[in-house]
Amino acid sequence: MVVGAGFSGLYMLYELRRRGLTARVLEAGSDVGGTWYWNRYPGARCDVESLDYSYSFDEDLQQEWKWTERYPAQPEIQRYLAHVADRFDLRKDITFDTRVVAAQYDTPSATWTVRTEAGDRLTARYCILATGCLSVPKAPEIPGLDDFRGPVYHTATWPESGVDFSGRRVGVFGTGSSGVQAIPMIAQEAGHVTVFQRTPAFSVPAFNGPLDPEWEREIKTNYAERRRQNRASEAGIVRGDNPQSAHDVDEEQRQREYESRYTKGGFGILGAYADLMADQRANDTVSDFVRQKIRERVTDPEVAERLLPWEYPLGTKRICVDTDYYETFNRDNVTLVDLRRDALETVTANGVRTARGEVELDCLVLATGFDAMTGAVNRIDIRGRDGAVLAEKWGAGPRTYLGLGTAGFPNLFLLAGPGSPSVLTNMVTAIEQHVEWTGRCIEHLRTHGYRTIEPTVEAEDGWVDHVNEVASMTLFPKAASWYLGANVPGKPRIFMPYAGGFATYEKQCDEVAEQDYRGFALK
Ligand code: FAD
Ligand code: N01
Repeated sequence: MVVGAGFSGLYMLYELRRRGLTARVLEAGSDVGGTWYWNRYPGARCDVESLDYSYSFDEDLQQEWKWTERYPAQPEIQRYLAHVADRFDLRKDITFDTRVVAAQYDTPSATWTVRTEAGDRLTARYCILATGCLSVPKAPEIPGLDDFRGPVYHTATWPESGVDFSGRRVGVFGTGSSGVQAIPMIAQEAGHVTVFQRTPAFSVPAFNGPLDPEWEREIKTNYAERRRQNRASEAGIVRGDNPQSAHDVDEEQRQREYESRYTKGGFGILGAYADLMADQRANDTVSDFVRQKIRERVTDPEVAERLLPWEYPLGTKRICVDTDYYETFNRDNVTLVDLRRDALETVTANGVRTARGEVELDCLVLATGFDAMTGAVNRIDIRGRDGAVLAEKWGAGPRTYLGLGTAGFPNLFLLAGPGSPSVLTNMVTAIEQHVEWTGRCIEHLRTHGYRTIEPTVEAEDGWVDHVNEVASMTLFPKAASWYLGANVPGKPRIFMPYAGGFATYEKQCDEVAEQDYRGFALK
């Protein structure tokens, strides 16, 4: 049984079938797509290029599918995933509009029984959580929100029918990746947009456009090699990582390197030097470079200063990739309110009141993010061996072995979740690796006559220590990010993804499998 029908759940179903198993996927949404089903806000698109942000498991699929843009928008990615579901006849094993609320392990039969919101029960040998890292919108924690008389839209639960902003006064909270994508699009349509910024983002331009046919031909001529290189990289994507330190070169050379990567678009700038994410002084050089670019993109110097991020090193929150984000603040119909200077007091019936006074608004857009990585798992009442409750076990932060399983919960698999490279990578690369590892593991259990697999406590403790140790060697803990759970009040502050790099991680997973699943107990 698989919970979730996004990139992870769809491929997991395909993989299980391929290995001769039967499976059922339960999905809360009404269609496949996961992230790309729910996040329909204007401007939603990926920040990994289409030719890489796609499945590699089927040569005909990757050859035949035609992407139109370098960074495709949400409707196109959603069409792609619907095409995959149809092409491999996946829908017949997916039950939609079905939210799983509980999962209980039964020791004598070594099976999992899940309960759905509607009260239905399903039993299976394996329970695979493909529930997504960014699938539960976090509570916005904005005072007075319930008093607002106009409509309130969250980017992650956007109405299927779309929203007509024409002539309306729109207030936007949130300037992370979702806000950075949505604000320019809303500004093109709305009467006026007021952006309430709490923490400025670091954003670099996408330079999006139609997919270059030459580039497409080049990749598709040897797609397998491109995918192999993605798998052999630390970010799950080829971005020309430079092994040098930023201190190995002089200022002029550094500027040239940053400029060349910046003008290519996207987050390749993070690969400019090997120590950008580990050494504050090295990071200062790239942070300063991007801050200077922000100044150049905004006409009013005062507005530009308010848009500059100083609170954290570049890359320690997911870098945003934009189309005209900063230029949007040059429009007459856009106002930036810096909540660090003009503190938010409350939302009122007619608008938003800050220390500066009240702004009257017709509608609000919340781009306020997610209860990331653990949110979807902890919302299911998961009970393992001897009555262990997963949400309690993870009370001080998620504990996994390799991000794939957790002690006390036999035959429970997690896809691309905490303890794995996941959100620090091109996620499709990370997802394919997890799905394939899990498929191979289940086949191993079956061919060798094992009924259960579960990490040992020692292996899990060792992995959790390793994940923490690796994170502490980076600059990541310097940002109050969702990677750390810092965006949700009361959530334990633990760096959740594995920052040791994708290729390094995959090697460890493969070694574990080859050594008869070292660190797991098989029975
Ligand atoms: P999801 O796509 O989140 O799917 C999980 C599914 O599980 C959802 O459909 C959900 O409804 C379902 N589910 C959860 N809980 C339950 C339950 N209890 N019962 C039933 N169903 C349940 N990553 C990148 O690498 N590059 C990008 O450019 C990129 N862009 C992104 C843009 C946005 C707007 C967002 C929000 C995320 C983006 N990501 C990106 C991350 C993205 O989430 C992953 O790339 C990928 O789509 C995750 O796939 P998934 O199947 O693991 O999870
Ligand atoms: O969410 P976020 P997101 N009052 O948490 C602000 C992926 N993604 O949906 O920083 C005022 O990043 C909050 O402010 P602060 C990607 O991995 C990718 O944008 O907490 N403001 C912040 O500005 C990404 O990282 C794409 O001070 C409040 C914003 O809301 C992840 O999803 C596109 C507030 C939340 O930013 C999440 O991105 C979209 C409050 N009460 C998403 N509460 C691509 O481009 C929160 N904020 C590929």
